[in-house]
Amino acid sequence: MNKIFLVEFVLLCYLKAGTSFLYERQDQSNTSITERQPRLIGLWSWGWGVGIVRFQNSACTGETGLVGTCYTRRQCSDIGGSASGSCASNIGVCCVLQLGCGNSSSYNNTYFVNTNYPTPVTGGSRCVYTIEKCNSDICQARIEFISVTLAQPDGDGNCVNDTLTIRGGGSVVPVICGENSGQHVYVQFYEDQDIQIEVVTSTGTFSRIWNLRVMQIACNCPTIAPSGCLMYYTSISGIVNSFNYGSTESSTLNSIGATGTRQLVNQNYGVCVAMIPGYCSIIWSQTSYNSFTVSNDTEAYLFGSNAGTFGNECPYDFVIVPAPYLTNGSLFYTDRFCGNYFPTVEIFSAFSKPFVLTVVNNGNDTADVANRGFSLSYTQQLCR
Ligand SMILES: [Ca+2]
Ligand SMILES: [Ca+2]
Repeated sequence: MNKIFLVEFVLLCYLKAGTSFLYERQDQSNTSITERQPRLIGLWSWGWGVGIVRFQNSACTGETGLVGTCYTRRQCSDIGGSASGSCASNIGVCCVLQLGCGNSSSYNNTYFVNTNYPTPVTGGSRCVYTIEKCNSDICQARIEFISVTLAQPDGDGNCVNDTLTIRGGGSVVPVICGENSGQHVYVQFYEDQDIQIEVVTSTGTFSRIWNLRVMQIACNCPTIAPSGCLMYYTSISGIVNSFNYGSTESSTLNSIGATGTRQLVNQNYGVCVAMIPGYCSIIWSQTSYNSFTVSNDTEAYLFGSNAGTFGNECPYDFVIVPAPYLTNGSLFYTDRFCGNYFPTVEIFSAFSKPFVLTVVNNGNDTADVANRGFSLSYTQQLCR
């Protein structure tokens, strides 16, 4: 429900940003000419002796469940899309744009996929996809990882086998590998520069698959992510996972012979949550027992009940929840959390605005054992 809400807003903004509109003109010999029009004049209008059909290039859901844009069949074919059902009272087709390796796109809702998707890539490859602004009013790209399964990092948390790297934007995106289906990132455009997504796979025979949906967000869109937020959530409650979070531990050893980490290194980003009107604070919690393992020896603490560490015990890998309050109403002494337990029970609410979870992992995880990262849920609390 909340996801749908966001999608609708983003698309609305996109349209306000000046999406072109098509019309198909049919003369009496029944030939058709397709052109672009800068503005929507009306859904239907009829000239003398000539039938002019105009329709908005609005978002539609294709037969496969992917989001497309309503175009004429010819326009869809011209941009390399595939017709997936009809729209605009059957005048248009729901045009889904799914592009493979090496392609560029300036269209909202482009899906960049691996070669022969959904068949996995099993060997070495390098794919670069380019996002071009669809017009000068676009400020951000939201990249949704519909499906992203790449090879796991080495035991020290380095993406040495496969990498997903995003370049060219005005904001830094950490290098990602492993299992990241369902994640997303927001990337700020830097002036009119294109944004590149590069996916590199190593020659190992692991089965990789990726499908990245790119949405373009207008600068004046109310749901544009605040500058500097890598991830942005707009619901009252939700779940935030670190990249490559998983409930199973790494199957490789780290460089000193202990069980490796699946927590990715060199992470330094903000997860922002839009404040819903009428809500004043936010509670962060573990989504399950042991869903917070970001530093120290996770195997040693696996069955412990209180293995959280705080404050200056967290010099390398941690999350920050600004100014959290205990259930007794007093301010907790620190806002930095690490170790293998997130103290949901004691920590009641954080009233500090905006709602941001800061995520840090330094350049290696060699001193840690079997970290998996975190899965935290957040819930906004009504003002009292
Ligand atoms: Ca760690
Ligand atoms: Ca670390």
